Amino acid sequence: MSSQDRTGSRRAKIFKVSSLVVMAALFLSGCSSEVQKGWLPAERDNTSNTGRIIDLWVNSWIAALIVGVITWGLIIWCIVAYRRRRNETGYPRQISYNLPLEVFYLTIPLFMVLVFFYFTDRDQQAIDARVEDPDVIIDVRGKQWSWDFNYVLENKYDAGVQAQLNGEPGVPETLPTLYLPVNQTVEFRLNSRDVIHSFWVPAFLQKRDMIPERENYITLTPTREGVFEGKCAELCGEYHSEMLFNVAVVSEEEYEAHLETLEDGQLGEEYDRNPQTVTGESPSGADEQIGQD
Ligand SMILES: [Cu+2]
Repeated sequence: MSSQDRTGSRRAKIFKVSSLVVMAALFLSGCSSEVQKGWLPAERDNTSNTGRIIDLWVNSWIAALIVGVITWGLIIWCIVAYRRRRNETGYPRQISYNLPLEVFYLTIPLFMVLVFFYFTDRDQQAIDARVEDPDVIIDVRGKQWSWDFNYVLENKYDAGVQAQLNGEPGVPETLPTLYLPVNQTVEFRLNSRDVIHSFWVPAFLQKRDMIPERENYITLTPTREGVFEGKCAELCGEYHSEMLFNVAVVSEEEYEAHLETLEDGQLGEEYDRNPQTVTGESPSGADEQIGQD
């Protein structure tokens, strides 16, 4: 077999393997419903913010891909056009200080960063804008390893209790469920009772840390009825993976009916591991618990 034949058969083999890999990737990705939604676990109209977030995400990918294709094209062009020819020996001609080239590779990336910054900042400001008087205020208290939901304006509360802390997959029916009325502005006041948690409803495409002694906010309007999964997105201890909840976006009537089933009052700072309202000695056991973190 001549060396040319060998190169030819090796090329054919590489081509066969790479087309198999591409086919497998297409086949596997086709099986996932997430991919069909543009890699995001949300519909455009889940909340007042999801459309904007999806646009920012998808357009950033388009911009990155355009830059990527140009960059890959230039790399391949350099490799092919300036490859070592058969009769060449020694080093190629060495050059330095090409001012036009240096200006080009400083200004183009700077321009790209500024464009990304502009659109990110514009959307972030719109998404994070708080409203003057929201229709619903939910004071969410993250705790190892569940959630308390205070309906502030209605003075009702729902205390989350973990049904099982055994590492088994959570049972959706036993999880605490936050109710929200559809098409009404909601302000989440995010607080933690012990360590850093993170409030995350994947279908809303929004997530924010809950930090002890510091209140964070998410403002949005849920615009689609349904039950969505919520979870803690900050590793917060042994049963972090079971720190789950549901969000039920329902009609105004269903929301009112659900509130009727809840207890009056609020579960505030007095249930924190180090309550701010208690002066003097910390409650029994609190110090030991902190030591275990
Ligand atoms: Cu957590």
